[in-house]
Amino acid sequence: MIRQSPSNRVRTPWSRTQTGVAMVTALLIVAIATSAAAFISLGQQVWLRQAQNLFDAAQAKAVRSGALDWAAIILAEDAKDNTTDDLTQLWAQPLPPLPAEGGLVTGRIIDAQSRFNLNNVVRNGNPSTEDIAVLQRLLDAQDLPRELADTLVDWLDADSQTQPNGAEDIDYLSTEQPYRAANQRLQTVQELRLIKGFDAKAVDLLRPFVTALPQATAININTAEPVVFGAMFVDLSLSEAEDLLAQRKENPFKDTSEFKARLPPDVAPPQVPYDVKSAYFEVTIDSLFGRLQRRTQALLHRPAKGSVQVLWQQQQLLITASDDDDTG
Ligand SMILES: [Ca+2]
Ligand SMILES: [Ca+2]
Repeated sequence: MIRQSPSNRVRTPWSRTQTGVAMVTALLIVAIATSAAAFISLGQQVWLRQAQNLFDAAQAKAVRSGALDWAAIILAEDAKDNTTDDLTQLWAQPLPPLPAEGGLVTGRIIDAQSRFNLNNVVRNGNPSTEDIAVLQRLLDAQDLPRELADTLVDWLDADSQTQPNGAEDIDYLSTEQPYRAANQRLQTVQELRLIKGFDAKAVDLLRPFVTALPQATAININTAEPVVFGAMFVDLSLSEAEDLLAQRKENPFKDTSEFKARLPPDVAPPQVPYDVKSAYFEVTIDSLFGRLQRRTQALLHRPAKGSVQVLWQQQQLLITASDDDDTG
């Protein structure tokens, strides 16, 4: 995971990409010059492949960086255009596959507040009954045990007092490879795997509906995943949920009072904080250069004032084509 300093502000993607391409070209020339001796010993094919991989990797990095800037600019422009965030807006439309020199790049932005922020189950240092209830309904929807909400609360809260079905230091210190409860916010959803009861299957089932944000947040009712939307309510029927989601598609909620007014008369509004706009967005960028397909994921923060910041980004190699399919 690469953390970027808050000073890493939005820059023009094209100038940065061009700088990147120039840098890559220089790098390649140096690589060719300094590897002349290795050329003979390694053999022509191996050397060419290494040079090509180096070039592809550096090219991909420059383009990914440009694509992250693209996302930050789209979000900054959106904030100038409107005061709500819904799925009809430009930021929510996936970036069509863009040919970059020697490769292809695609990108999409997802509202992180369309998902349930796992860190919300502890607000101001205390377990939040209402947020825990939403998580329990999400767990129900995935046929996962409700007890997972208790182990999550214990993982996040500062104390070492165990919830009824929870787990604290004493449980983790007695495992084969002992460790302690974090007693602080999750940095990423993947960290769930450290918590008692969250096996790979549970995390995979929850992943589309949850996020881990650096502060307690509201759920955006204009973008909320249908499952998350349903879990916000104590007593919303499936047909009522479908009706509201269909309405939202044509006519997004303008503000929270209008949302309340559009609820069926017998339905109580959600008890957890909700809003019609968002400050956190997840960006996914897929790039294909040479034989290397990479996925970059990043969390962007768009504060009410100031520029869009990349809070973290991580790269994942998806596919490496076989070594002997294009150089032999
Ligand atoms: Ca917006
Ligand atoms: Ca704890």
